Amino acid sequence: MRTEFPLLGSIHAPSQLAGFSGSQLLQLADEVRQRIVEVVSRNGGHLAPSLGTVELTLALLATFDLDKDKLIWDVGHQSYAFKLLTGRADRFHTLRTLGGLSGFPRISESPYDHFGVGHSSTSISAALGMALARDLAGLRHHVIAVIGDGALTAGEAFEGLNLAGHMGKRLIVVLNDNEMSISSNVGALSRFLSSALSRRWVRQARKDVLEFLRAVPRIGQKLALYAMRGELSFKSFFTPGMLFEAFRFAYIGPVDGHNTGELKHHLRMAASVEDGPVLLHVRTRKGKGYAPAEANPTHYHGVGLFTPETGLPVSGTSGVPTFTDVFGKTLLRLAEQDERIIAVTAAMPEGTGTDLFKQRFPERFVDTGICEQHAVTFAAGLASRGYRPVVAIYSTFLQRAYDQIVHDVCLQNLPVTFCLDRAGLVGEDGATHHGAFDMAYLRHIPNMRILAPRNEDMLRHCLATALASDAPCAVRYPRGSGHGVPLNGAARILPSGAGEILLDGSGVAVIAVGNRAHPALDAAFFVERESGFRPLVFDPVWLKPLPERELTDMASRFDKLLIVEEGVLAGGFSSSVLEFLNDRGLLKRLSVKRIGLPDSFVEHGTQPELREMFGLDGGSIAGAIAALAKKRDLAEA
Ligand SMILES: Cc1ncc(C[n+]2csc(CCOP(=O)(O)OP(=O)(O)O)c2C)c(N)n1
Repeated sequence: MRTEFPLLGSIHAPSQLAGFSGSQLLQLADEVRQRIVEVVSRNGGHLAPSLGTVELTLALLATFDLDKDKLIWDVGHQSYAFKLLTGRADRFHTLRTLGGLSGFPRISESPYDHFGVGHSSTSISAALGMALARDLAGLRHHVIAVIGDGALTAGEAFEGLNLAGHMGKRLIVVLNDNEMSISSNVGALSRFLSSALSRRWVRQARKDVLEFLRAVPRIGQKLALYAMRGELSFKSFFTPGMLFEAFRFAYIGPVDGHNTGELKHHLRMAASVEDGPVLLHVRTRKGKGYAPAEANPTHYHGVGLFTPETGLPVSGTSGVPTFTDVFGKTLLRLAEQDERIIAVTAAMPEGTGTDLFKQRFPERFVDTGICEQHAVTFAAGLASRGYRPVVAIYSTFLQRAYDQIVHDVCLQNLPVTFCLDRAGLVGEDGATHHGAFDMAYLRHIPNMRILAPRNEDMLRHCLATALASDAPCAVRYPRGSGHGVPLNGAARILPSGAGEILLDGSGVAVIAVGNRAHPALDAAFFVERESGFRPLVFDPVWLKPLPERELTDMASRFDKLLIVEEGVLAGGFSSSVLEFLNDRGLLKRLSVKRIGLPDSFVEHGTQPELREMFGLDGGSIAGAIAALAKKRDLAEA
């Protein structure tokens, strides 16, 4: 620990904070902020959310006994101060690095992390389960869920509130309201929570009511006076409390979320509520205390490496567009030609590249909030009326909407296009965020078609193809830059179920899915140089329907197949190839080696580190080709 952090360096257990004075908490908040900025500038991470909750974290730790009470963070991207103050300060520099601290709370990481998170809106449900477990065990500790206003837009959060109110369990929900999701929060709820608006609204409503009462003959003036005296209750009736009280929560707030004294006072008040759940409404500023993040909280929500003094990115861009950029621009171009295209995102306009669409076609753009299930069924509704909705959701978050994909889209064979960004290994966000499962969870659904572009140019063609299809179609593409290939001409429609031989060859046939095709090509050239034979490299393009003709042909020409996919092997693309070959009786004389993700959750690390770890990088693919070829030689000998 560096010496500039005297107070932070002195904390070994969160219980120490209970004895801290107001000025000590102020100093601690300052040190914690500096340390967060310092480490995130080097490792990247969720800066603005964590800066916004520093005082809230200090107040929670100073008020509750965390050796007994259970604190549950929603999403967990705002928990850096919590990590620093719960015995992890000495490892904080390893945040989000291979083998280091996770960017999110994890049960396995600390006894103070009671629930693993990364996906949003789970905190109230999990905390309620813990409250019931506590009561069944006859214990008395507090259970506290901290949820953001963005996370509160999700159905699951409301399902939690609904059951909590019904069960009447002792439970504290802290609403961290900064009026932001990643970008500005959306929906009727966010407007309702906004006190500026509600104050204006209350004033207008009050004026209207008073005017109405005054107009009542004879007793009007008296009625108006009576109503004005009741102003206090009138106000509390028409403020956010009304919503939570309808769910049978006691409501406290709104409270200044950067004033530790005020926070502690109100947290104690919340803790004293004995007869049911209570919601403490805290108002915070995202990015608080770091000027660049306060000025642009969306950019600093999750950020790469930057210079702490200026906030500027450390390295300039390579000039090669990301898959997300190309997707956003292509969608725009296609939408200019087809008015039926509607873009739907679940709280990720910037992350999915649909922000361009939002600017150009605001009336054809819908941000549903963090509501993946709703987004999918909403898109199904649009598709049923002749529109061509494009649902842009990260691979990992679409997991939420599995039944909606099956029941609302595929069963009715509706032409919804799913654009799965961040498919495959995402890197530092780790196990909760890798797009490991989409091939496995989509390919077995009848009517679903799946495309995996190998580079940014193919992404354009895949998107055009999906949109031209009269059936549900998913396009999966990875996080990060493309390959710098030229983007010439208009996006074209690809022949259904046909792959592309990228390199003809002999000895070993390599089938490489999506972003693994280029490394497989590099590997093949390397093998040719080193071993004197040139393997065939095939890009299936279509994961469903399978490129059956080419697969059949390869099975007759080769006796060694290597299949590479950046997704789980269990039930993934290579499984479908094995099934196909087996069912056609083509497997007998084939030796098949598969490279993909194992049947375990993949941790955080850089994308190159993780790819190497699982044999997915060019060098490892070359090694696998060489090993397979050698095996053949041995077999022949
Ligand atoms: C199911 C799911 N969808 C999308 C995301 C991506 N995501 C991470 S944080 C976030 C915004 C959360 O907003 P809020 O709860 O208000 O917290 P804040 O960042 O404002 O502190 C989103 C959309 C996610 N983590 N989980």
